Amino acid sequence: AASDPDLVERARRARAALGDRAFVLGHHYQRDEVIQFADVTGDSFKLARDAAARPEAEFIVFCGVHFMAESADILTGDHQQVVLPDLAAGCSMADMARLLQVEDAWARLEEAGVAASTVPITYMNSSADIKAFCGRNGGAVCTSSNAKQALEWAFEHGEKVLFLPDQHLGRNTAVLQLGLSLDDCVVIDPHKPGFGVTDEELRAATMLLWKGHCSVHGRFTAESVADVRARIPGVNVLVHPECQHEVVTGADYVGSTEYIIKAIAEAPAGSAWAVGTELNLVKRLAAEHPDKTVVFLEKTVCFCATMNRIDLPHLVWTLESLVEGRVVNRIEVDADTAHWARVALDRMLALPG
Ligand code: CIZ
Ligand code: SF4
Repeated sequence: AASDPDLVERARRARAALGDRAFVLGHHYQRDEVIQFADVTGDSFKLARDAAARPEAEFIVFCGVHFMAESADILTGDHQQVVLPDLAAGCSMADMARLLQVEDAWARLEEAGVAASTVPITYMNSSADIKAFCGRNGGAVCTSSNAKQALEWAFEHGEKVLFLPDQHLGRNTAVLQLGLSLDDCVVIDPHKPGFGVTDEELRAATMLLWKGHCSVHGRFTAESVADVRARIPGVNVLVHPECQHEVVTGADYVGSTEYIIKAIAEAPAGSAWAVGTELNLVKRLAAEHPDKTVVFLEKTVCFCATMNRIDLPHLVWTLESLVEGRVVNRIEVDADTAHWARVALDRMLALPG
């Protein structure tokens, strides 16, 4: 659907009135009606770095989800205020690992005598307090582009990794990039007594995978892959590593959001691609590359519901409020959490390219 012309005009006016005082970030999974106002687009990590590179911007308007706005707040200066146009834009995956649960799991590892030899690694898609937990306990953050390097680093510093919160990214990276076996992995389930693992299992495993997943990427199945191959002969299947293991092993290519965008851009004209990632991005890629066939991997629609909460009305309200001098929906991480989360982020930034 086309955006309401009145709202587009109001957004334009408010954006112009703010000028360089504001910097608008748009995540790749955002709606077109929002992306048209983004000064820069990117994945969560690129956006946080882009925000940090704009110290003159007083207001960072983060069109994405809550954990991303937290990371931007951690990486930007104290004089910069990060705002999230709708506070209900959370992330179901990030919500699957709560600090109290992770602290209890760590106590469980201590009880089994394995905590001292375990390095916690958290995916960027986690709350600031989980990143801080990793910082305090000798661990680091990773993205889907550097998960391999982060795991290699972790295994230089310990014998086991506790991987949070996405079991699929952890498993896919360990098995497909580090050559571990599925038997080296155990799932830590916060909803089961004793986290669903015995002491023996904890001692035997090398990858302790938190039982979290992405509600969007986790929905693709091996059947989605088989169906699209039957529908489109010769199709290239390209998926994000947040997909289930059998989807990733059944695909032709696997990589982060930035990798997916590049792969489609560089693909030869006339080639066909079935892409297993968020639908706003897949539709935009299809529109930008009319010389290639780009389809969604699933037959049913699959937007990220929380990403889609940021819509044009919320963006207009946010921008107009800033023009009027009201800083709405500010995301601010407390100093201690920010410090330790920064430690974990800095360990990631120091990883070899
Ligand atoms: O699944 C997501 O939310 C991703 C890949 C986000 C990001 O930008 O890292
Ligand atoms: Fe979270 Fe998945 Fe949505 Fe990304 S796509 S914000 S991981 S629920």
